[in-house]
Amino acid sequence: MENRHIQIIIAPYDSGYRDWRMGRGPQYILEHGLRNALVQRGYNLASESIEVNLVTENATAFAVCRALSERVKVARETNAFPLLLTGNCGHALGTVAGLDTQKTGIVWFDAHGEFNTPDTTLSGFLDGMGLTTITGRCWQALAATVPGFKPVPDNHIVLVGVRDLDSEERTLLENSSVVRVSAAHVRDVGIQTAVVPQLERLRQDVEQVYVHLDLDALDPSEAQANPFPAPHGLTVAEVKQAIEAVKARFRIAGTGLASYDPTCDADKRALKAALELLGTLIE
Ligand SMILES: [Mn+2]
Repeated sequence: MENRHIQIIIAPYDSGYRDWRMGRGPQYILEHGLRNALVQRGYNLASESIEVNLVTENATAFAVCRALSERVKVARETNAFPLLLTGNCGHALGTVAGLDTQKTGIVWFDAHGEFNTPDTTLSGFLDGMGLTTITGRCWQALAATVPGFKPVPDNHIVLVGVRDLDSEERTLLENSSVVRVSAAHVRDVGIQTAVVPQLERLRQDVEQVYVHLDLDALDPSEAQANPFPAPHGLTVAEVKQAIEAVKARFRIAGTGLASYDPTCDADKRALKAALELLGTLIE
């Protein structure tokens, strides 16, 4: 990356609660290796943490997105690379809003589809609706309060590593134009065949991408990042190869790592994977 200035933006929230569960991941990653690694590589670092007033859980989640959009926009204007560490994946809505939703594609690594709606979800977990919200299918009024947000066209999103879907969620996702690259497909044919043609197609529509990393895209035998592991996932090497393929074709406008709960990562392999993959993304 030519830009040596990185703005680390932390959103330590999970489901509207501060410093709870995956909300503890961002600060943990920053202080357990990320800050030192980036400083050692000679980057000029600044970091900030989002603080919002707690209202209700879902309103707080969107308040976090509004703050993120504003901070990401400031990072862009000051020519700093925005590196987001957020408790929830759904916070990416704020990030892409700050990056310009109309010209930014999304490459999203996740075991889950994040494609439920308030009418299909059984968990009630807002994060299970992250991509449905980003594509404009639900929570429209709250999403519209996020500065710069416009729904991202389905076909500007490439979802890699997905394998754990609820049945109604699967139907909704299969009827969408979101590009799915399942972990099974990667295992069968490799990243080059499974992912590269999708990136080539995306390149016809957008020049820059936001790369989203939920480490549960990884197979649990490689690392466990959060309370929602799903078997038959990707290897660190595969995700790394996919990131290299993205970098070869797009300007990476920003990147976000989300949904890491340090208490699920007893052997610290998810932390190690996070540092390695963020290193690949940024270098
Ligand atoms: Mn996720």
